[in-house]
Amino acid sequence: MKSSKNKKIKQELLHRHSANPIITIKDIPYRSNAVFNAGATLFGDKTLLLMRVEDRRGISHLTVAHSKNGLSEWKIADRPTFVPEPIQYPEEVWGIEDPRITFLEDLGKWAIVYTAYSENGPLVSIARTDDFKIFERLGAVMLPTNKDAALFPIQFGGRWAMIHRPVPFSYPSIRADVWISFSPDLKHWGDHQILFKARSGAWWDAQKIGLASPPLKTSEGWLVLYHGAKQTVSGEIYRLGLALLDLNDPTKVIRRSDEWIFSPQEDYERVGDVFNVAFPCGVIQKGEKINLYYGAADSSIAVATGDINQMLLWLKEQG
Ligand code: BMA
Repeated sequence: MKSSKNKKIKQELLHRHSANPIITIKDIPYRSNAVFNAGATLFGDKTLLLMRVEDRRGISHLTVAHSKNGLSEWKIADRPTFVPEPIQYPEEVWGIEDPRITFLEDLGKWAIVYTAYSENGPLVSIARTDDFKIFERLGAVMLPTNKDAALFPIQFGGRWAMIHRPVPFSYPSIRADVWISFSPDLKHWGDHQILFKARSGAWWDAQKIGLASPPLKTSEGWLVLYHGAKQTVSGEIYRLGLALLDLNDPTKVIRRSDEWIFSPQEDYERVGDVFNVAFPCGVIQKGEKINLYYGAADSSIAVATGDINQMLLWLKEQG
């Protein structure tokens, strides 16, 4: 007979919504190639998504969608909301991608941390907004190659903190780890340090990892969802794992999962422009429940629900 502990461990932590994928290219009111990796936030009484839309040149921009229940009846803007401005911001020449949204409590504004695709590779840029109509750009804040970045909603000792993922030259082969940096003003960043490392060999999170959605504040620490991109002969598999950071000092990793908690499994996650990708950029927290919005196979947007307490318990059980 299985023990109740075993049962707990076997339980899935994230549950796909039955109507997945919730937004596909057919829902976009203008001609484009794909809609995927979306940032998410609560805006008034609605869930707002800032969706990455890739046009038929291959260049991405961001478009707003909102919904009362965060699952269905999405109202999608009939034109792009936040578009690359390569004349003033040359680092956006090949598009803007993968936004992560954080409401900055001290400023009463949202910060959007996004990937600007420059001629020297992807880098991290930040913009602020208070209405998701007008965006104030702070420009490029991290050099290429760098992506998978998001801010914490509060300051630590008077400084903002950002998680990001540079791809430096590592010996003996490329290895991309998750880093954390600090800033007094959101524009100038320093005190860079590795937060947690990619594993190696056969692990699901070997060689290349990156932040998924922005960190979630919980009673036990900052809960971080991250992706691991396992290299296989038929390409990479993007899966998700968990880490927990100290509430007062987010440079301290309290726990990290050994096993992944979510992996491409359904057809819409397995087949698309890029096969085998589940790539969350947005999360909505309501009490202990979360809605996790993820790009599926770089082709559509899907949502999975989860319970923060179960995730914390599972992390503890993993040791
Ligand atoms: C990552 C990013 C994501 C993308 C993923 C899978 O490196 O470029 O935008 O969804 O690869 O292709």
